[in-house]
Amino acid sequence: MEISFRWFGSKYDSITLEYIRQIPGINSVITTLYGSKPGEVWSEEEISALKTEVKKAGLKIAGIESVNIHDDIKTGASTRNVYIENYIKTLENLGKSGINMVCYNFMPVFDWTRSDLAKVRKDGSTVLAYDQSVIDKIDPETMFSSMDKKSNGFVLPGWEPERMERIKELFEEYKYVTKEKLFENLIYFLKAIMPVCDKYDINMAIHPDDPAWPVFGLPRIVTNEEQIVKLLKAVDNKHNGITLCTGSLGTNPKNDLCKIIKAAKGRIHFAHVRNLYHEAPGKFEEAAHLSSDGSFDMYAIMKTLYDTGFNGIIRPDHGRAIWGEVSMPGYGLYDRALGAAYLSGLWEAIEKS
Ligand code: DNO
Repeated sequence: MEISFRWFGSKYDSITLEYIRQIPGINSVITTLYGSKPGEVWSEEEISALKTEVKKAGLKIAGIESVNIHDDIKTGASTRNVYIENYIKTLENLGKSGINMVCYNFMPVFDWTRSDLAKVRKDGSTVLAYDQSVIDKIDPETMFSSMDKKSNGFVLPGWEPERMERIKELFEEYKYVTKEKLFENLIYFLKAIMPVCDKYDINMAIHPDDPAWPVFGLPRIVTNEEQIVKLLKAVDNKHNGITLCTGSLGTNPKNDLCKIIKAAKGRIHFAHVRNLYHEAPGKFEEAAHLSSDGSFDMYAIMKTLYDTGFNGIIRPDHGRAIWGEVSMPGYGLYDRALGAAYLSGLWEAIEKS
């Protein structure tokens, strides 16, 4: 198991690699070419420059989050093969550079969705929060601008302004994409990329849908144990794996996180381990990583990962905004560093007991 830390690149992140290096137990980052657009080929030169920059700071790249998928692949448009070819080239270039874990998602139009990016908690910290009754009143076309206004001036992951400018068109493109069709398109994509993953030993780790139910009437296909098992079986290759994101799957209290970990044993290549506080059905807020601050038993989650032989990468996930830090919402240094230390502590205790 390796504890790592997400870093968006020097042009996009408020946190430096030098600071990340000082978090105890962190020797690597999870990063990306944040400026690249879905569908573009990542060149060997760009990847190598990123590697060199990370190496200079005394760290290494543990994996990529994300190589985003072009919408034509998700909708199954006639042009999808061009973008799949590009994706394969990117994987090949990553593989040649020795990078072999790639996180991605198959969420239509919007990546993760929240109704509030700075909900004030009792202790004065602020967190990302979700309230279905608020989302129900939002016109999806204005969703981007409302998220963007609250982003502290940062580009939010998965909310690329260029894609969001085409939001009306995107909704049109997804009009006839049912849940079944979206799943078929995912399988088509995975089957096409498996040979390059086999060649370079690249573990693909799909990120679950966040929240774990359909938003704005768009289909969702990675929301629970049944769907995850179906997906792993449909392309039964160890390189077809998942990102176990407790905060995403855990948005639905019916999801038993430890049961999901057991069901996906051997195919969890990456884990985002964080806590949430459930207020009511469809209403939650993010919390500090500690079990006592939210609704999850973080010890049980880490213990189940340990017991099932998990040997992938774990990163702390969204943190609260604390101590006056201004950062991309959810991605400040302080609370995620506390989260990393806590997760490392849990793991050490589990290993030694
Ligand atoms: C949000 C993140 C997601 C995640 C993507 C993976 O904070 O967890 O944007 O990176 O869904 O492709």
